[in-house]
Amino acid sequence: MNRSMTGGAHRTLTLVGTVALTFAGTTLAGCSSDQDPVPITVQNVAFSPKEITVSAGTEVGWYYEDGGTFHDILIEELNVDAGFRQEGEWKYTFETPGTYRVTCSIHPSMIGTIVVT
Ligand SMILES: [Cu+2]
Repeated sequence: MNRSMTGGAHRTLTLVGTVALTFAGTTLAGCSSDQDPVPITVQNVAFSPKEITVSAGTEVGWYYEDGGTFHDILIEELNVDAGFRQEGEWKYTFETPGTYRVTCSIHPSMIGTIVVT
């Protein structure tokens, strides 16, 4: 009986090629410290949401989507007035903690509150 051991077949693990170091996805996309503003929609003669709470240094953006109706944005405590506009957006960064009332001079029912912590 010839019991030649064939099981010793030499397996050579060949690492085919080097590990492809492809960093295709490593685009440092603009290193954005820029955050999107916290959005408030100006629609149906109202601010939505009516009240938000943000931390100091946060930018808030008002987006006009009221079919061309004019609104302005007044923040009396800060002596800020966005001026009248019908569309687009207006942004403001709240730097100081406090509670700010936001109104529209045309529509007395439009009252919003920004709480800055
Ligand atoms: Cu208004």
